[in-house]
Parts: sequence; structure tokens; C-alpha cells
Amino acid sequence: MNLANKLNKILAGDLQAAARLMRGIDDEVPDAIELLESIYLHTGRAYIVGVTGAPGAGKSTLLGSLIPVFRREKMKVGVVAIDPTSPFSGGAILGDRVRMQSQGVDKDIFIRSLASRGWKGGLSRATLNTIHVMDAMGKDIIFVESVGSGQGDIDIARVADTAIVVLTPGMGDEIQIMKAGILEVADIFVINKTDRDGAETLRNGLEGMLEMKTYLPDEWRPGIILTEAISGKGIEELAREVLRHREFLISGTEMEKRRKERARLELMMAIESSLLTYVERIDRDYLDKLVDDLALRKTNPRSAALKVINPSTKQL
Ligand SMILES: Nc1nc2c(ncn2[C@@H]2O[C@H](COP(=O)(O)OP(=O)(O)OP(=O)(O)O)[C@@H](O)[C@H]2O)c(=O)[nH]1
Ligand SMILES: [Mg+2]
Repeated sequence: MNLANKLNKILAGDLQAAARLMRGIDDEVPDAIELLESIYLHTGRAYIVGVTGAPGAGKSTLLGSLIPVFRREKMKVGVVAIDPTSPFSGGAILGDRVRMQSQGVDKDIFIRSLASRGWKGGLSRATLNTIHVMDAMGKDIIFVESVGSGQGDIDIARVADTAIVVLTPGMGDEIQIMKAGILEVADIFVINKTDRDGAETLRNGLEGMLEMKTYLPDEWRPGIILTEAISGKGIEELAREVLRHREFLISGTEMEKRRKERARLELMMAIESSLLTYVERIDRDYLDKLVDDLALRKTNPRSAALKVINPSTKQL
């Protein structure tokens, strides 16, 4: 099958074609990479919601209840679950949960789990690629579930249109909030497991922290939504808050700003990986010659490096 055919299948939302492409991308099959490149031009339509929080905070359970709300609105849903930490709450379980809720297989929900192997807390290339494929497939909304790990949260928030941070009462969350700097990145705070003690204390603590920050009249002030994911309490309200934030982004310049930020991040990541690939391919004999020149003090390391990166560079 040629590239155009494969592309059309993805754009038509073909699940098998998408799964095959994602496997191909994982294995770095050249055809898959080429297809991914052409897909990019058809992305940018999906709304991306990041859901982050400590392991076991209830992110998957929340999504299990939240997704049906969007499905009722006929929105097509994609879910990327990064690094399911426990075997009990991994992507497969999330899949089961969503299927349970939607009574049978719903082909308009596409879930994919990604391991964070070799990923140092930042945003992985695989996450972005998976988002792009789902976006091209015509998903209206894509949820990205990831475990909060300090700096990592910030990166997920950078690619999300709406960043949801899930907290639970009684775990010293106030300190966690301060430490991870999530106050800066959250668009919506969820206090889940409100059936447990301490939800009000946590809400007050959070409110107190939000009050310390001054918000301009046209600036978004993060809302705090109380939920009980297992029973579905607060879920409708959370869905409304997501849509309200989307309206806020669209009505001003914020959406464009976020999308540009994401494009910039992707460009920088692509430059980095291209450079790495380039460095790996440098002719070893040429390198040896430069090493000899250096050893004989015929040149200096910086000039030699510039010569490798850009052979037309004159001696600086
Ligand atoms: N009591 C109570 N338990 C909940 C609630 N929401 C989720 N849980 C439970 O908390 C546990 C963890 O829930 P998950 O949804 O798997 O949490 P997670 O944040 O996705 O976990 P990881 O993906 O491992 O980080 C499960 O046993 C859930 O049933 C809630 O509102 N109240
Ligand atoms: Mg989970």
C-alpha cells in the first residue's frame, strides 16, 4: 500500500492502520516515520487534556467516569496513559473501565498505554507522536494520563490545552503542590477521594495558595473541583470546567499562544534528536584525523567541532 492510501486510512480513523503505525514508530520503521511526517500536517484539531497526579490518586478512575460524559456529546476520544505504575491501575484496566462504562466496545474511544522506559521524567517523543496519530484519526479530545513527577508535570502541561492536576486529601499535598510548582501549571485542580477525611482542609489550603497569587482580569484562575471518581460524584462539574477552560482559551489569544509553545517545544526536540543522529553518523576516519590535529595542536576543540557540524565553517 502506498503512502497516500495509508494516510487516508489513518485520517478515516482506521484503528488497525493506527495501531500498525504506532508499532512502526516504536520500532523506527522508515515507512512509519515518513507516514508520521505527512500526518503532522493533518493535526492540530484535537483538544488535549493532561491529567496528572501522584500514583493512585485516581486518575484512571476519573477518566473512566469522565470519558462517557464526552461520548454522550458525541465527541471522539483518545487516551494516552503514560507509565501505568501499578499492575492494578494500568492502561488495560483503564480500558476495561471505559468499556464497562460504555457497555461494549466503542470504536470512538482509542486507548494506548506507553511505558516511560528510558524517559527521565520529561515529555517523551512517543507521547507526542501518539497524540499526533490520534489527532489525525479525528479524535476530538485526547486525554494524557501521567504520573506526576515534579518537572515531568510541567512538560505534560506544556503540551496540554487544559492541564488537570489530581490531588487527594491527607497526603501532605500542600507541600507537594509547593514543591512541584504545579500551582503554576494547573488549569484545573481536582480533589479526588472526597469520601475520605481532609478534603475541605486541602481545598482551603489550595484556595489560600491561589489567593496569594494575583490574577489579571483576563487571566485564568484555576478552579477547584471536588470529585469522588468511584461513584461519579463531581464528574459532570469537572467536564463543564474543562469545556469552560476551552472556551476561555478560544475566546482570547491564549490558545494560539499554547499551540505555538507546543510547536516550539517540538521543534527543539526535533533539532536535538536530529543532531544526535548526525553525531552518530560522523565519519570515524574524519574524527580520527581531527583528533590527530588536536593532539598536535594544529587546531582547537571548538573549531574542530564546528568543522564537523558545519564543514563550510571557516576557522573562527
Ligand atoms: N475511596 C476512593 N477511592 C478511589 C476514588 N477514586 C479512585 N479510587 C481508588 O484508588 C485506587 C487507584 O485508582 P486509579 O484510578 O488506578 O489511580 P491512578 O491515579 O490512575 O493510579 P496510577 O495510574 O497507578 O498512578 C483504586 O483502587 C480506585 O478504586 C475515590 O473517589 N474514592
Ligand atoms: Mg492510572
